[in-house]
Amino acid sequence: MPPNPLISGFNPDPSIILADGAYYLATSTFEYLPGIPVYRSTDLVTWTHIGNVVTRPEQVSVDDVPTGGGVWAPTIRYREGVFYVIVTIAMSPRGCVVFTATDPAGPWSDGTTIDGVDGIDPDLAWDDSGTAYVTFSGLTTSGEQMGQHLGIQQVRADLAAGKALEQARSLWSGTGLKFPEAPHLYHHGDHWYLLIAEGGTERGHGVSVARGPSPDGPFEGHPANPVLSARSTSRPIQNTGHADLIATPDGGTALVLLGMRPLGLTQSFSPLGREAFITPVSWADGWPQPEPVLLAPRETTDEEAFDFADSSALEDPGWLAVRTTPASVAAAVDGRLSITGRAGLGDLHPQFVGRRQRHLTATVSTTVDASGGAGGLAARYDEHHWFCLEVRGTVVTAWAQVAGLAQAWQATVPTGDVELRMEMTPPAASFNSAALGGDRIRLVAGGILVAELDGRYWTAETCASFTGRVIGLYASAGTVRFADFRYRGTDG
Ligand code: 6LW
Repeated sequence: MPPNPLISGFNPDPSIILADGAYYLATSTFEYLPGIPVYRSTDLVTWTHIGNVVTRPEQVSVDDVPTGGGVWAPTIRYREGVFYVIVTIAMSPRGCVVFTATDPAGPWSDGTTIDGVDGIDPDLAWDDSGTAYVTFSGLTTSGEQMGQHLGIQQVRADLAAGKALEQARSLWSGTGLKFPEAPHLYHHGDHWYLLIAEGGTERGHGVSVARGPSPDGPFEGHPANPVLSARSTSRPIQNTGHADLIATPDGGTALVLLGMRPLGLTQSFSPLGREAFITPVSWADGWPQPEPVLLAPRETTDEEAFDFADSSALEDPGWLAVRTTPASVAAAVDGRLSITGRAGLGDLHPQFVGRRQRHLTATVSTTVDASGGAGGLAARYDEHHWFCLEVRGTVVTAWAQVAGLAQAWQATVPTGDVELRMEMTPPAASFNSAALGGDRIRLVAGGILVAELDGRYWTAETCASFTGRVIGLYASAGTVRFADFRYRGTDG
């Protein structure tokens, strides 16, 4: 079985497709750009981040979306030489958008909004005659009806014209648990299968399945739904749900799905947010039966080093910025990455470029010259939850910000280049309050330990966040120059 997590760090709502012998997997990005990473693998084990669907801000218009809104739950599909990604841009006028590409590494199209799909988590399937079906979760995310849930819905659609060809119809919507969502439709053997998530994306999350004679049903639920859930178990991977079925290279079937790795004896806090996992599926009486999701971390140490003397370092597809592109925040100038600050990390548009924290044990560092401003190294969940090491002149301040609460620690550093470092490690396995919390975080500047934090306050649970921890470089005032960015992580 492939390693688990399959793709670590902030990578929720995975959707996967097999095309011409290669797998392509896409995940949600919310208010971050570039949006919708596309990962490629030929064996379901080794994955390469080949590009992003959303590289131009106009494709999604997330400039003004609330944090946690934006790019929710893409479905990636392939038909007759064309890759499709259908996605909801939640709380944005773009609505339900279909992007296409002939090369999944990009460029992807500007996107066509499909009128008449009012909800989230759209899926795309075609019947034998080529008619497109958009199946989605009828949750209203803005306006007066916000919060209304109509269950699983479906329309036939004209993708090129951007319109539904009928009023949305209700489909089978699970066993009655909350938030029926994440529908995916498949033609397999004698049946059409409707796979959904229900129970909410938190600890109650689960996968349920129904089958019927045609893409519009009628669907009959599996007698023992949900067929997969980690709720009320002590499995190391919790929140398992939001799944997509895929054929494996050995002729079997697997589910790719989201999950979390909560730390400590009480499994309360997940620093990395929702990650992508995989689990085998067997077939019995024409029903898919997924196995519980097992933890199988990769044994290797993952090292990344970006030297900004290389002016193309920011072109790596793994850089993220908030509501804008990394290139509009940071630029290569005279062998450094230069960021000019206008606002702090509490702003909705911070001057910040970062990367996903992907391992529970991780060290992230940079060498910074802040003689022309203020800035440094930051870990962000959202504008209310972050911590950082900020250099201004010869003073370095470690800030910890949790909702409306802030704490600062200071130390003195020499002028010119300073090394800033964050070290994250899981808590020890003992029954004391530290071990019941989050990861241990050490903030180090110029070799001086400036602060130690309990990471529980920067986790998906505490922040009630759909995203994950993103760590990177920022400026809050003036111009700050970075020589490098280093990431070293391990889960083995
Ligand atoms: C996603 C939906 C969900 O669209 O969270 O609660 C949303 N469930 O399936 C964002 O990931």
